Amino acid sequence: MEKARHLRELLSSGRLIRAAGAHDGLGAVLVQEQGFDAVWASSFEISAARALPDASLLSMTDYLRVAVELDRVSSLPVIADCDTGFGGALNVAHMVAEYEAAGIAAVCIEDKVFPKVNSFVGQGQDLLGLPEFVHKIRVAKESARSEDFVVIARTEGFIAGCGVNDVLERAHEYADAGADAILVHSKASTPVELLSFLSRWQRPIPVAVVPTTYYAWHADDAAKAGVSLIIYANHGIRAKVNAMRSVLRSIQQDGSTVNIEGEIASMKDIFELQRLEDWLALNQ
Ligand code: SPV
Ligand code: MG
Repeated sequence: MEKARHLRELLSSGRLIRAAGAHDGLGAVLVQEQGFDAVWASSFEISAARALPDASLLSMTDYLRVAVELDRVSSLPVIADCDTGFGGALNVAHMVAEYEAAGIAAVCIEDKVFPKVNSFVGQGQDLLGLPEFVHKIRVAKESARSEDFVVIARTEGFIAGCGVNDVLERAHEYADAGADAILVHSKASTPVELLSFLSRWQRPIPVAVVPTTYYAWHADDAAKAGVSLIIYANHGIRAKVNAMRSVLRSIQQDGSTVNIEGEIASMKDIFELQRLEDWLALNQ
């Protein structure tokens, strides 16, 4: 559980910790290359990479397999986005046992009902009752063998249309149930909801944010407002879609790749990301 301990230390270091999303090993390598502190095993990215909606369609095993892939190829801790915990409290217990045994540093579970849909879908953002989710957090903490394993409780209160009082009540109860950090999600175009939350937040555990829609919020300002963990959850796959689309379009239009050779990664670049030389050295 070295990575879990490392993540725990990072989260209590007092500096802003930055995570970025990935859906495959190559993505995790790029996240590490660019100096992030942790990899977010995004349920949105992992689903989208299979051209499926982020709607609890994939199984726990599908998500775990990807989280393990991210973990193996990078030395960064993986924070696994585990949606609702893949069902009820029993599923949460099973999930924690499996993720911890696989060496994943942290899981994040959210207070929506199973099956859930991605937070940016306009419908179906139904919250689980507060006592039921508190129970899930307790079960998650009790199911972990090591004290280092990190359980992040995510509230979708703002996503579901609640006011700040309800979101604070939920977050405070989740902290009191033993959550190691609270992720407060918001789909506002500015950090207004987060700022109202942070100004009244009264627990010593870290707060995490996902600035997908309020993207102009500078990381330094988030840190000053009291954020400990900032997660750039889905930018890798969104970049990839635009890059692939543009290159494929150009090949079709131009009849050769001459116009895009300078824009795409060289084979040498990919060989390095694959650590090809290290692998070939095993033959000697
Ligand atoms: C994910 O990356 O799957 C998340 C964050 O849960 S978001 O899609 O921004 O809601
Ligand atoms: Mg998700």
